[in-house]
Amino acid sequence: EETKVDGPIRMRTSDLSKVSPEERVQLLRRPVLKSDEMIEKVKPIVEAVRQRGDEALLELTAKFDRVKLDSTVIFPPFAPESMVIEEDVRKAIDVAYSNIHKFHAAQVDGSTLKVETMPGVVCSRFARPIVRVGLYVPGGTAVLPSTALMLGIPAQVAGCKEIVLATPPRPDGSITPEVMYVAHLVGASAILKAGGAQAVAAMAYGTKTVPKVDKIFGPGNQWVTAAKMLVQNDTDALVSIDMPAGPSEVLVIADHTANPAFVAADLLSQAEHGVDSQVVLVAVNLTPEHLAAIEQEVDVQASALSRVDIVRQSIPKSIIVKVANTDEAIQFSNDYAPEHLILHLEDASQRVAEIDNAGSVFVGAFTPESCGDYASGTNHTLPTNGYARQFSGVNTLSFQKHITSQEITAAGLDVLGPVVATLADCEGLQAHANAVRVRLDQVKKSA
Ligand code: HSO
Ligand code: ZN
Repeated sequence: EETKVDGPIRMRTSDLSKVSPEERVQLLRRPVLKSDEMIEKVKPIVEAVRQRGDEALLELTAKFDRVKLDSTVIFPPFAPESMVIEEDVRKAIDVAYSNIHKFHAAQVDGSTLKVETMPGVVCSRFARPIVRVGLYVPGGTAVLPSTALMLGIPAQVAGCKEIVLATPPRPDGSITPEVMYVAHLVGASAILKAGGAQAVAAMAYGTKTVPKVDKIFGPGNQWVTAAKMLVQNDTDALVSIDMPAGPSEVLVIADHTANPAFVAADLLSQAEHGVDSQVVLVAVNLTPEHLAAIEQEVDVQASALSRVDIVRQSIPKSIIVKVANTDEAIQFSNDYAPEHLILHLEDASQRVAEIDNAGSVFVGAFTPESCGDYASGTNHTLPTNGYARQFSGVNTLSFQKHITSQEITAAGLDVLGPVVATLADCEGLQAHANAVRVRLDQVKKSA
């Protein structure tokens, strides 16, 4: 197995000046996700947890995670022995925590917006935390304490009162100690030892032991994504979700200044996430030698990775798009709307102003996506699948909502009231008009 020689690990190449408009559309497409099919598959799981609560949750955990648990929830204080980790990992988590905390604390909306729209008519807006949130931290092929940080820290700084962190248990029934340590740092109020659709359902509806939440966050496999979409549409659950999720993506734009080893490493860092990861290189008027050097680096670096079997599948599905200049590259990227955009460009900083659609941008040769994935401060839960056109990545405001309020004086109503009464009459809504007129009558009397 170890010495599998399957030939070079190569991306497919297209020249944008030679493709038809239809082919260009094809290049911008992600593989179709069978979301309807997945929703049908998760329905019985979600329904079982909704109806039978903890009992179903324990059965499903035994079935899918092959662990027999007596209970799925743990509450703080978490046992110190459950979070014993290597010293250097703990220090690294602490630095990441500090940076992510700084960036997300700065985003807290703690101000009250106040506008007097007319004399005596004051409209306000202020933010409040979403009270109960559920954070899904995937298990699977990699342990992801970084995702626990990215979801837990904004919840913490926003002031969410109930923070439920769900993650699948390991074969011995425990949770990865790194994730336990992060749960402790972010002040999680409960840890749900469950994964997949069953974990999402438990947080959406609540069970005897699992607290019900108001919003569910986090990446996950197709089961998790389908379950999130399902519960979001159930008015009984009364729960929302962060965003539609899909396989991870990166688009790298490289010009003549790009270091082939850096570009290849960036492409591979995303390609190693999963077999369906999407990796795009937009090559700006590169010489054949330069492009060949990048391709060579991709092959050499890929072959040396521990997850070479994953990149062997994701890299051949990925594309190199040759363009004539940087403007064309940015146009293509804006049309693609990548989750991550890396600019290996001579004028990288200046070009950021031209980016219309992207989840997060990495500017210049010394800014690998990995830094944003782990520790620089920005969030790594980002819109995929082209949704960067209309969605922001997870941020502190994702854990707050805004309430508006107004206060009108008698003098204010004297001016505004007739306007409202006229509009209410126009809509034939007499009670609305009355609510104004009974007050206006009194204002007149006491004048
Ligand atoms: N690149 C992933 C996040 C991640 N990377 C977690 C490493 N660990 C989000 O697209
Ligand atoms: Zn990553």
